Formats: sequence, C-alpha cells, structure tokens
Amino acid sequence: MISRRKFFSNAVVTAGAAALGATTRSVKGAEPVGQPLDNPETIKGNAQSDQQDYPPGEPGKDYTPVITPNGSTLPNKVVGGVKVFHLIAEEVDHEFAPGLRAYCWGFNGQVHGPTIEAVEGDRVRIYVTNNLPESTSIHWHGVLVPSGMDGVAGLSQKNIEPGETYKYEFSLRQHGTYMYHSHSDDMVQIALGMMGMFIIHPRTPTGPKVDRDFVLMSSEWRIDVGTRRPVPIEMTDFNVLTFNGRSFPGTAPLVAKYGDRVRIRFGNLSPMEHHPIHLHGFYWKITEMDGLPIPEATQQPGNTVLVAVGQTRTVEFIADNPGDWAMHCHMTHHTMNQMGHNAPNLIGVRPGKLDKSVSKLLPGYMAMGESGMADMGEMGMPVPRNSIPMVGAQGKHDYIDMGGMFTIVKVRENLTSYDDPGWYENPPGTLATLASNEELQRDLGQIPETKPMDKHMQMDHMNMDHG
Ligand SMILES: [Cu+2]
Repeated sequence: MISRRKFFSNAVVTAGAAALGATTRSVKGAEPVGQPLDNPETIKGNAQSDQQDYPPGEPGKDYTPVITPNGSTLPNKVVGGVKVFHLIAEEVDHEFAPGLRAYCWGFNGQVHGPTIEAVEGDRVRIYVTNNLPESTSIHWHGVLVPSGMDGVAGLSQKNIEPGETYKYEFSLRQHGTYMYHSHSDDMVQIALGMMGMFIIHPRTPTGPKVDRDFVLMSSEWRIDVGTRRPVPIEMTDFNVLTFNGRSFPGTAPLVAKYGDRVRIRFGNLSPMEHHPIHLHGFYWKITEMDGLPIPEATQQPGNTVLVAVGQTRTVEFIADNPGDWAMHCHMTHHTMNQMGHNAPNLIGVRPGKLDKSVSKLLPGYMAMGESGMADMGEMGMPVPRNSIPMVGAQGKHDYIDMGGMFTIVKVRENLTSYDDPGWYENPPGTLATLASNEELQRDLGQIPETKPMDKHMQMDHMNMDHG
C-alpha cells in the first residue's frame, strides 16, 4: 500500500499532473469498501491506489494487454466511469484438439471463459447471465471484494437461476493474476469448464516493462473415447489435459522475439490435480504467488513451477535463447491424450493369436504397445469417431510423442510479427544427429555393437508365449 501522496508523485512522472488532475474523480460505490487496518501483517492485496477509484484504465496507455493463447479477452464498455462486462454462462460445443469435440459449459461461446482484464483503481460492473439448465454463481478468485460480491451461492448471494442475469460491482484495490469460476455445484460446473482468468494491471507500473504477457490456465477432463460430454464426477482418471482448454497438438505456440521480456501467468482450476509446469531452454523467476508480488530480492529462480489447484503463479524471463522450446506439465500422464491412460501393459508381450481371440469378443480389437506407446500416434491408425486416443503431432524432425498439457515457446531473431513463425532452423552444428562411424571410431575407439531389443524376447524367456 502506498500513500495517496506517493501515488500522485508517481503519477506526475508518468501521466502528467494536469491531465490526471482534470480527470481523477471518485466513482466510489455505495458499499463500504473497508479501511485497511494499520497493521503490517494485514495483506490487502497488492494495493497501490488507496481506497480511491480512478478513471478506467486504457489498453496501450495504462497497460500492455495480455495474450490468452487459444482464447480471448472479454470486451468491456465504460458507462459513467465504470467498466461494464457481460459474462454469459452457457453450453459450448468445444474443440480440445482437431478430432475431439465435447459439449462443455463455458462463457460467451468459449471454454474457458474469456480473460477479464482491468486496471487497479477501476470500478467494474460484471453482469452474469445464466443460460445453463441449473443455477450458478461466479466467484472472483483472489480478488478482494465485499463479502456479498464474493459469489459463493447460498453463502454470499442467492443462486443465479436459469434465465436470470445478476450484477456484480466492485472496485479493484490490487493488481496481479487472479481467476474466476463457478461457485455453485462446483464439482460439476468446474469439471465442465466454467472458469477463466482475471488479470488486474497496476495503476502505476513499476519494474521493467514486459514485452509478451501470456495467460495460461490448466485444467483436466475425463472424456471417454467416442463420447461428447466430459464426465463431471471423475475424481482420479483424467484423460484430457489442457492449457486454455486445448490439448497438444491443439495448443497455440507462445511466440517471442529474441530479447523480449516474457511473462507467463499460470492458473490452475483443474478439478483435482496440481501441475508442475516445466519450460525448456530458460530459467525464470517466480514474481507472483496467487497474484501477490514477491519482492525482487527473494524471487526464486527455476524452470519448473508447481501450480496447485486454486493457485496462480507468475513467472518472468528474458527470451535470450532462440529455438523451439517445449513447455509442459511434467507429470507424464498429463502429456498423454485419452487412451494412453488405461491401455493394457503389453511392453515385451508377444501378442500371437491374442488379436484373433479377443476380436471374437471385441470386434476390431488390435493389440498394441508391445514396444512402448510412442508409435501409436504416428501409425495414423483409424481411431474411434470423436477421439484423440494417442499422442502427438508431426514435428520438424520427427513425430512429437506428446499430447495434453504441452505447448511450444518459439523464440526467434528478426521477427516481423508474433504470428507462428513455423519450425526453428537450427544453425549448423547445433542439431543432434546420427553419429558417423568415423566419429565413433575417433572418440569411442570402436563402433558399438548394436543389439536392439527384440520386442518379444522378454516374454519368450518367461515361457509365457501364447502363440
Ligand atoms: Cu499436470
């Protein structure tokens, strides 16, 4: 919290005293906003702007807008000095990746809902229309609001019944990375996708300017192969893992220019699981936890950040390493799609007549996975309708055996736009390649005798050959 006087002295430098003096006025609402206790242990968000409302912050002038890959930012209009937003809760026929669609619940035709973006000191009015078949309510996760605006159905307010539109209105007294989600029949509505990110920019930015400011929300789903409705009661066996509602190869890359300062704001509203998100090629610093800033001196460096359910974590790094870099949840099941999670363990098994026997019971059955599961996506075998059973996509060098919560950070020199620049061109001498006999002889003193394992031999010597 900084004093009003200090706020103005900062503002004079950045915005000019005359302009600010002419436009600053209070549009404070009727509800008591609460005075911060004069107690150093009271955390009142990351407040800069005391208890005063300011003119609505403008993109490009007061802040650099965030980017929501595969998503969008919720539009607003200013009415009487208040930023007005409209969320429409509704069923959405959502594509997770090419080949897999399901009927989810989201907002304004999207899963997840669009990112809400505002500026500290803004007063916001958010209308929520309920087009779902059951009641709902929306909670502003991490945003400090009056109790009656907190959105817990029954506790904070009445349920928003189907067909009704509710009005939330509050002033933003903090900045940082927050979220919003349904807080009525939570298990069902969150499993079906009813959430989004809520970004509040500082009124008076401090610290280095960020060039690329990305928003990525994690979630997980259970969608049985061939069905079109996520299973809302699933507790453990999630088979579709997403960033911003998309599974790789459906995730859009995060593109940066060489030298850009990149911020990524992670949020996790998965039903059950925490996600350790790992970035290749860089070390970042964790700059925010649940939206609150970490003082620069104690920002921890790392390249994996654990984002637990209900948390946000914000990281920053300099994009000083050109290339195509993987960024993904490091739980290996979270980079698989659908069938990979419950395929039978056939590694080392000689299938023999198994196909024939089983196909009598299960028409079309085919044993697979005897030498690992990497080939399954690549084989391009016919898959059930509306499914992404296996993993991956064709990459520049080979097939990429990854799915789910996986995306690519693309850093390039000489970019003219932030559109997908395609695959990285590796400079000579910087690509792993097949070793030549000459190199092997020179460095190892021999050419290794290679004995690729017979994919059936493990079971052969156990006398369990069914053939
Ligand atoms: Cu994960």
